[in-house]
Amino acid sequence: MNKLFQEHIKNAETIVITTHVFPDADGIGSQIALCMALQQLGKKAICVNEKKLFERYKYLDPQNVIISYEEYMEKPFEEIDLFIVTDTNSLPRIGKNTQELVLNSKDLLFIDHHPCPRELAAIHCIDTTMAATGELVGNLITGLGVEFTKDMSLALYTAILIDTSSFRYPTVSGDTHRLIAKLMDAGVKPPEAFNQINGTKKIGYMRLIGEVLSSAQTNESEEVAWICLNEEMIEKHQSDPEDTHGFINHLLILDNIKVACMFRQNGTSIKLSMRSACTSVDVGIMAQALGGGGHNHSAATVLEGKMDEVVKSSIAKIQRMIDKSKD
Ligand SMILES: [Mn+2]
Repeated sequence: MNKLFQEHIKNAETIVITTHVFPDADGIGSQIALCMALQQLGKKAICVNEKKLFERYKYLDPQNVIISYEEYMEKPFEEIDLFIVTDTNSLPRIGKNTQELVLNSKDLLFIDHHPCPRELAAIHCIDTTMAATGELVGNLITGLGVEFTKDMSLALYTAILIDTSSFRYPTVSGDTHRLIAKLMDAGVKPPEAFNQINGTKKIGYMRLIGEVLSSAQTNESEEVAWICLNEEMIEKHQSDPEDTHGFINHLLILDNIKVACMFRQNGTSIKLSMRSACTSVDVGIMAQALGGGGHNHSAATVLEGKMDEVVKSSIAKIQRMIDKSKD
């Protein structure tokens, strides 16, 4: 992986790094750390995202290496030698405008940990065994011989913290923690890092999560548990839809649970997020069967229909798939 990466950056002078739309801390942290490392090597590197960085992530980017597509177009590079996409391996996911920059780039490289066709994985830095893109980027930076700075370390630590829901997913390995040790040696303080990304909630968040969790249900086998929420609930408690992503994880501590689900009404469609509570159940395959996709421990799909009907039919399908996996 390191050799492949170094091949791509060897002759690249100008490098643009992007991530998916509605970026999370893994995409953002990965691109920031990578950009700083490449700048240290003397490259003209910049991060360009479809939209401006959300206010709550700004502390991760003290050197303002992320700019929006609009800002970039005021003073674009004459030519882009290498265009790097972090935390997704699908070009449509980087946004309509940002995608156009790829056409004017001499080389394209995905750095990611999401499942993808084998042909794509062979020529890009894609490793699905990584807990986060941040872990992969940490390894690539080490491979370059660049020392972690405190800023790079906080960006990568936060990327891994968020993508592993605080180091609880099966993708977390000894190597993940060995990288975390290096990031801490470079100055990351876990309580501070945790609070900066998580400790920013308002009281409405508590009321929303209270309402959502008090309606949690399990099926007869207690192997599937779920929660539902809709836009009105988020509005009523003046919360940010972004804040609801972690709700599903609360279900994972239930006795007997195999799959946790969260149904979220979004206009006329319903987003179903799934988390696996054990390594024997692959929610990535389940999501695929329901028209979506994702990792084996965390996946999602979008369904159409009325909430109660969608819940009933998908829970039944998921239970059938669990039963099959026991054979
Ligand atoms: Mn990720």
